[in-house]
Amino acid sequence: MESVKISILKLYRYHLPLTNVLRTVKSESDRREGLLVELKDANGNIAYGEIAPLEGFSKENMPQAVEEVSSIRSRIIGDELPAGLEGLNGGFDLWFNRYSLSPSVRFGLESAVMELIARGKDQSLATLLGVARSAAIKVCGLLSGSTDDILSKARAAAESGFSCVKLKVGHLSVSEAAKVVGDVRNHLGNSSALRVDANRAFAIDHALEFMNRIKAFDVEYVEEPARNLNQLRKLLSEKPGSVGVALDESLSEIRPEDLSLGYHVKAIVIKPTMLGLERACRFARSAAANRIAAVISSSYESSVGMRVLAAMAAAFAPDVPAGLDTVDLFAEDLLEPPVRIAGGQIATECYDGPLHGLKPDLVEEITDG
Ligand code: OSB
Ligand code: MG
Repeated sequence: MESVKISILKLYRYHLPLTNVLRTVKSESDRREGLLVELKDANGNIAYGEIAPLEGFSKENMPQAVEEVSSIRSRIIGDELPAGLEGLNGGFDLWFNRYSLSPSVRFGLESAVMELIARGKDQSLATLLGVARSAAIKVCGLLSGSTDDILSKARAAAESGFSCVKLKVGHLSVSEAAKVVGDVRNHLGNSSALRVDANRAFAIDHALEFMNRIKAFDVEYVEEPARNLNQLRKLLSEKPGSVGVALDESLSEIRPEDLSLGYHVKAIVIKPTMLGLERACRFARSAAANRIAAVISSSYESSVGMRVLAAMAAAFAPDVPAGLDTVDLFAEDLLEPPVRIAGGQIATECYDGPLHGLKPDLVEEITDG
């Protein structure tokens, strides 16, 4: 194969208006901001990657991400890419490790480099990631808002084709949380899968009580029911075999190979913006080896990042409903057409094929040096 050399790296900032306020534990905003990294090789191929740290979840923030890209820029321009990066099996670690880059920066750079390698081979990113035959990706519908909103959304989701929904309960007391889970199950009927996310809100005794109270509601799993990794391990050892548990925030604190150490979890929620693309792929492979479901999930990326996440879902977990129901929050998006969910699915055309249609008026170049 021909070698690939990065000849240009540009950085852009975007601010996208949202249809609704995005609330996290620490912040509230009606805009999403992030960065796009653009790579060009000597043959004129262009590729993009998205860097979008999420306040309240990412440890890094935007100024740090900009700083990290600026500091690595001159070091990767002009160099030949190391061989074998596309295996996503340690090549990026070797290449980037000495720069200690944050997860969102790793995700953006790694996806842009992968896209550039794919272009050089005249392949799609999906094919390079190992998608054999691309298919529509089933998406897990995200239910949010007031209890009334949640119940009407649950019914609407089931009717519009979602086979799986997810409910956040971390802001509620144990009894309120258990009640809303039961109410949602009643509104959904029995054919939809139901996932619950506690976002590390419950002390261990509360977590155990919650898991007990929702036993009858056929919950696929509860994400992060306990406050931290130690408490979660304790809970898993006390309660094998009741309601399933999934790891999300904890993945930032363990290694992919640790999944073999007797975590009796049903699923892991893989968010490449919180982990980096290569590390996310390693978690997906480790999950498969340990018979744990891999739920590829978003962190409110624009369509540029969403394409990569959908391709990852197609490559690593084609039969698991993905946690990608975040695109409707964007009033404007960087791609035309944007990645969309219809009938509870993301269509093949949304993620397979070359990236084009970037809207230049929504981004501002901030490359320095
Ligand atoms: O709590 O899992 C979360 C998105 C950004 C930050 C945190 C979370 C999420 C999601 C994404 O819930 C959608 C999903 O996982 O279904
Ligand atoms: Mg979660």
